[in-house]
This record gives sequence, C-alpha cells and structure tokens, in this order.
Amino acid sequence: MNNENTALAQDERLRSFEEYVGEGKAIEPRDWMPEGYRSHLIRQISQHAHSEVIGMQPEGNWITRAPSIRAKQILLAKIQDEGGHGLYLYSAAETLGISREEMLEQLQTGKAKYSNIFNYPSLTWADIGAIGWLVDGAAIVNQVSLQRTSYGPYSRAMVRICKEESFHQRQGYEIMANMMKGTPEQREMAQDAMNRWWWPSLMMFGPHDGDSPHSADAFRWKIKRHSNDELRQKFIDKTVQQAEVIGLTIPDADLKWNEETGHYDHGEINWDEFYRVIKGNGPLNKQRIAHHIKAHEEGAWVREAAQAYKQKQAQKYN
Ligand code: BYC
Repeated sequence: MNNENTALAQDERLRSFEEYVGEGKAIEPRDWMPEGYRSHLIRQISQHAHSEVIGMQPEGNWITRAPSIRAKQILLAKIQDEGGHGLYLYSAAETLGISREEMLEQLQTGKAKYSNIFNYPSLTWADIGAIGWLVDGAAIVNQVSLQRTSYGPYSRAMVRICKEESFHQRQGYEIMANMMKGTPEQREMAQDAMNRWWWPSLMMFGPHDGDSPHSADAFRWKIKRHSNDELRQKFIDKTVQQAEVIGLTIPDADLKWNEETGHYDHGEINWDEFYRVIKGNGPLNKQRIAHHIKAHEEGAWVREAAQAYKQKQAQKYN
C-alpha cells in the first residue's frame, strides 16, 4: 500500500472504532484501538491503581491504634480490599501493553500521578471515619460511572470495586455517626476531620470541566460517561444530607440549596492547593513515595521467590 492508501485505511479504522464505541460497545485488549485511546487509558488506569495502593498508607497509620478489635478487623479488611483493587487495576492496565515494573517506576519517579487526597495526614481516629465516608464516598460516585466505561477490562474491574467500596463508605459513616453520639470531645474530633477532608474530597473529581484537558477525548471515546463537575455535584448533593442526619456541619459558608437547579450551590474550590498537591508539593507527597519505595525494596525477595517458583513449575510441566 502506498502512503495515501495507508492513511485512508487508518482513517477508516478510526471511523469504525469511534462508531463502535459510540454504539456503547466494549473494546477488548485484542481489538484495534487508536494509540491515543491506549495511552489515555494507560495513564488513567495506572493512576487509579496507584491511588488505591498509596491510599492504603493513611489508613494503615491507624491499624495499631483502632479503638476496638471489631474496628481493627474491619479496618484491616478494608485496607486489604484497597490492595486488591490496585491489583485488578494494574492487571487491566497490563492488557494495554505496559508492564507492572514500568508503572511502578513511573509512580516512584513522580512521572505518574495518584489521587490528590492521599497526600494529607490522618491525624485522629475520626480521620478514618472521614476517609471511609467522604473519600470512598467520592470514589464510588466516580467509579459507578466508570462501570460503563468503554474499555472492557477497566469496566469489569469497576463492577467488583464498587461493591467493595460501598461497604467502605458505610464503615466510615458508622465511625462518624458513633463519634457524633459520643462525648463533646469526640464530636469535636469528628467535625475537625470533616473540616479537613471535605475540600480535598471535592478536588478528587478533578478540575472544572472547562479546565480539564483530557475530558474531550474521554467523552469522544466513552471513557468518561459523566463530567468532573457533574460527578462532584452528585457527591455534594448526597453527602450534605448524610452530614445533616448525624449533626455534622459542612465547612462551606456558601453551601445552599438551589430550588431552581435542584442542586446545592457550593463555594469555590482552592485550585492553587489542588495543583500544588498533584505536582508533588502537598503535605505528605514525599513521605508517601518514600514509604512506597521502602516497602517495594523490602518486598524484593517475595517477588524473586514467586518468579523462581513460576520457573520451577514451568520446567516441571514443559
Ligand atoms: N488527583 O483532564 P483531567 C480510593 C490530574 S482510590 C490527582 O480532568 P482526567 C481509595 C489528571 O490526572 C480511587 N491528579 O483528567 C483508595 C491530569 O493530569 P495528567 C481513586 C488529578 O483523567 C484507598 C490533570 O489533573 N479514583 O477510592 O480526564 C483508600 C487534568 O485532569 C486529579 C480514581 O483514580 C486528582 N484528584 O480526569 C480509600 C478515579 N484529578 O494525568 C479510597 C479514576 C485530575 O495529565 N480516574 N488530576 O498528568 C478518573 O476518573 C479521572 O482520571 C479523573 C480526572 C476524574 C480523576
């Protein structure tokens, strides 16, 4: 084929790809896909996986100090679930042709991002409540929408992850509800956690739609089904009511019900803080990555043993 024919064939492939996703059909690993689609998904899915894994750190900080055996068991199970989510997502990204080692290198060298939210400290037990309720709550709103994303392995991972996240959200809400029934000090602790986690949770949905460079491709290829602002609004609308039920105040003086739109209006998000944090200069970015590198290095012998076992098994059966 000459160059012109190759370009025409390429255009035709792109047209039929876009028509296919436009009909709501799923793309599978062996299907043809434009390079832009592949790299967009590798970026998003690997960052999603990194968020799950780095997200284990603020909660891990409280395992030894959980206030009861029941609370400790639940927290351990939740953190283990997050590790599992990371694994499903790394596997989904691997189907697009990137290796696990490459993804981890991108995380550890700061080339790949992870959610802004995990760069804040978990200072008290109430923070474990706020993380479960607000952070997992925000994550579910985003992930329910991603269950219908166009890439098959990503959308299937989301189905399972959402089921587990809804337990996590309730675990967090239960902690907050119990603290609000407790002593004045416990109520104060819960409100303080709410004040610190509310705004970073709203930032989890990403920049406003007009400032989101990846959204146009994401919509064209049905990777995103709802915009950053739509999902943020959905989260606010459902969370305000949950806060009211247990007596917590949302730290936003501009928050008010809008009869006309049928949604809550809210105050402006501090985008300077958001960009500072996602560029690596949040309160704990350096600590989070240093901890990841240390744990990864200490786990080298486990990976080597698993590889050696795999090779031995392969020799046995070949
Ligand atoms: N944090 O064009 P945009 C969990 C970046 S973990 C950091 O809107 P996109 C849990 C964005 O990457 C669940 N960076 O991007 C675990 C891009 O930069 P790059 C975590 C952010 O992709 C343990 C730039 O800003 N969930 O639940 O169209 C314990 C421009 O943004 C953030 C996910 O990862 C952010 N919040 O939309 C407890 C969801 N937002 O890549 C709980 C999967 C934006 O060009 N991801 N950026 O360097 C998504 O749905 C989408 O990637 C986003 C952003 C909606 C987040």
